[in-house]
Amino acid sequence: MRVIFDTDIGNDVDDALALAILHGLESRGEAKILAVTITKDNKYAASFIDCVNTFYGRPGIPIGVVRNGKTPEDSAMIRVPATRRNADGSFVYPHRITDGARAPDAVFVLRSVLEKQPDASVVFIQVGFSTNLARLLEAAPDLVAHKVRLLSAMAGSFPRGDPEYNVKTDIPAARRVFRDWPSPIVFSGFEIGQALLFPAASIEHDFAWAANHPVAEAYRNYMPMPYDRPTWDLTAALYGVRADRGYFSISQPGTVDVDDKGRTVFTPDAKGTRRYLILEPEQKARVLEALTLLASQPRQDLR
Ligand SMILES: [Ca+2]
Repeated sequence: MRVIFDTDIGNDVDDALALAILHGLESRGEAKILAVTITKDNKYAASFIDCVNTFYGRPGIPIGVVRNGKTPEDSAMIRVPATRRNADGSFVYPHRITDGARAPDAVFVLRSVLEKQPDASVVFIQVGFSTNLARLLEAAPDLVAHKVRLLSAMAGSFPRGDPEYNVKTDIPAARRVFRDWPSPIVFSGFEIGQALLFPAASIEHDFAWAANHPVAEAYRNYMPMPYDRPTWDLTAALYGVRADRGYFSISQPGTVDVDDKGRTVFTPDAKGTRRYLILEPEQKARVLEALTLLASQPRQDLR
């Protein structure tokens, strides 16, 4: 499965665990990460992604950053791992991008990567704001229509609920993408990740195969340990790669509009191409076990 990961890395720790899951799936031969693009406009977001990709032995994955984007605020979960140094002055987590402002533009990266892919082959996993995807849709609608098979998005609340963070942070972009994106979209709403808490015990035990692990370090720097955090973005990553494995139930088709407050409004429509995940009580334990095992999958050379 060819995947592109679009993330607001730094605003919550689930983005880092979702990226770890994608690397775990690539190590298992199930996914190929084509690019990572970022919607948090902070200089350490790209640095941290570079740290993680390099840590997993994939330093060549293209990284693109938003320009004039949302949420420039500082974030210890990305800044601390991206800047920590050994006694000899070298980075604990080697990486090349030390200032995201000098990384390429996200839409440029997305266009150049998509152009090289077979038709209907690419799965987008969007776990932040819709800023980059809305700009891509504006710049190259035909490219998106030809190359993309699915958008798995952590966004919204279903069937109804309060405005969700990823939507309300960039409402015009979300409205545009949810209305006009040509491929099917499957939403993992706020309620899915909220019902599945990533256990602090997994961070403390399952990541111990590496003395220094950038994702475990991000987790420790996001909030005081121990804490269990919702798995919002992890569920979108899991569904994007393993859509047919029955982890979740899925809604009827419909359309999704965004109101002026940032609420997602789902309207059933037999011709619609938008659906949302539904988590049945008996599915919870299996999904959570898959999320913890895949997120902590050891790097190939340390296995
Ligand atoms: Ca996120």
